[in-house]
Amino acid sequence: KTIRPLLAGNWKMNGTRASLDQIKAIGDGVKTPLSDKIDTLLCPPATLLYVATALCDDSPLAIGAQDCHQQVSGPHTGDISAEMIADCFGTHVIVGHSERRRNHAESDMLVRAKAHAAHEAGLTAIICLGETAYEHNSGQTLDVLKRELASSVPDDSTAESTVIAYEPVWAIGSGLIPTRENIEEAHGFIRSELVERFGNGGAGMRILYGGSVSGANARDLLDIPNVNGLLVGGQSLKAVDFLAIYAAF
Ligand code: G2H
Repeated sequence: KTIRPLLAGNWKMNGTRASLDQIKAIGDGVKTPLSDKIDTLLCPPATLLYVATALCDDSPLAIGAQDCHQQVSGPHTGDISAEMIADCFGTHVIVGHSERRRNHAESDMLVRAKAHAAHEAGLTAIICLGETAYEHNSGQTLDVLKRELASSVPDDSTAESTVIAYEPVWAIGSGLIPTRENIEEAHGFIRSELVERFGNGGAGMRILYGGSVSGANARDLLDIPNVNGLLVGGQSLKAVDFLAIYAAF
């Protein structure tokens, strides 16, 4: 059974009301026959979430958030819950991005709790993992992926509720991309771990590649076995760049 690919954009801490025309242009740009074959998602900052879902309600473009708290509500100043994202008609949430793991000291167990909270709220969790430059250079990539998969992915994960994003930390925003062999090995390893743990659910789970994706490399990345889509940062900010990646599917 073939896996329906997903193209996802992550705006990170970028975007104000002035960027809404880009969201609209992306929503309009993915209303093509290609949308029968692939899913598309944009994760703007939380401040734009509600208006973005309204702007794109006539588009196949799904709207998601970049993080959530692991609890439903409570005294957590500055946090947003998965319920709040669902309340704004968001359908997905990214959890465990390396920028959160590093800058907010998020552990594998916390990422797992956030993904579980996303599932409870009916959201699809996009769980990010990947090795640092040091881990890559010292040959620890598969060990890191094994640990992160075992610890960050909750037991209730299914092919519908969960997407895995492989993002080598050293490839993020750097313009550096791992070799085809490196990506094929990492994605193949992630697949085999998912199948071992989740059976058919693991066989159908989407595994995205993320890190310096652009219109120039998207086609080659999508050719690699077990690359079921892309998670795009910098090149998702402008509709023209994001739609060039969309056209590569
Ligand atoms: C990796 C990616 C999006 P960029 O973080 O999640 O960002 O495409 O800018 O490397």
